[in-house]
Amino acid sequence: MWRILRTAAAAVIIAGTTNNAFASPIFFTSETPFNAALGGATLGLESFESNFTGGVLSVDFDALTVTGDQNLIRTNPSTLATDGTGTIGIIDFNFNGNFMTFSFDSPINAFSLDVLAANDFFSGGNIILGNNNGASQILYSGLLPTSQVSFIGLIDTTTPFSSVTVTTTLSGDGVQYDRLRFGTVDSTPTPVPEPSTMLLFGTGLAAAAYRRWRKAAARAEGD
Ligand SMILES: [Ca+2]
Ligand SMILES: [Ca+2]
Repeated sequence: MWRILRTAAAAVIIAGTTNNAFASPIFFTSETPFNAALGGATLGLESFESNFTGGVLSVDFDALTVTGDQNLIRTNPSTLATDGTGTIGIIDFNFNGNFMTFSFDSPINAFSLDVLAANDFFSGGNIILGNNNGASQILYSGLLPTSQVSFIGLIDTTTPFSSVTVTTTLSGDGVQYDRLRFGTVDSTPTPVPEPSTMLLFGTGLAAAAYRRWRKAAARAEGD
């Protein structure tokens, strides 16, 4: 927990030096720090267990809509499922990589997903997580074991987002997804003054001190 807080504080400081006033978004490839960063918030869960229709570009679920660049696939049972028995998947029949966009009925600021069987037959692919605010990061690169559960997460307590896109760039790859968690984290990042703000504050103090000194000096001369 303290490591996360320190990391967040460092991110604030780094953001401040680049005139970027917020620490978020924070990306995760491990569930433990993601869960810690939730601060006790309970997230919604979509595990793709419903008997949805595959073979179409877009599928509507309870709180979100999933859209692929190619037809979505319902796999149930799937040996890769991490919650229940079903997954939602996509295969890169166009041999130019895939994306899958998860659009939420209400804005969220926390998202996680299990990525299954991605980058698992040839090196050179990336798994990229991004949102509709333009935040984006490569979270996995290169050859991964088929059995690997690649956790991806994103929390942005400053700027909520309404959709998330997962892009897998390996040509011809088939990927499945399961255990999508989503919701709102209440925690407010600890405000850390930006260096530019502190500089202005410092300049203001110096100016005030100088004015007091001038007044005192003028009074002294008048005496
Ligand atoms: Ca499932
Ligand atoms: Ca695959």
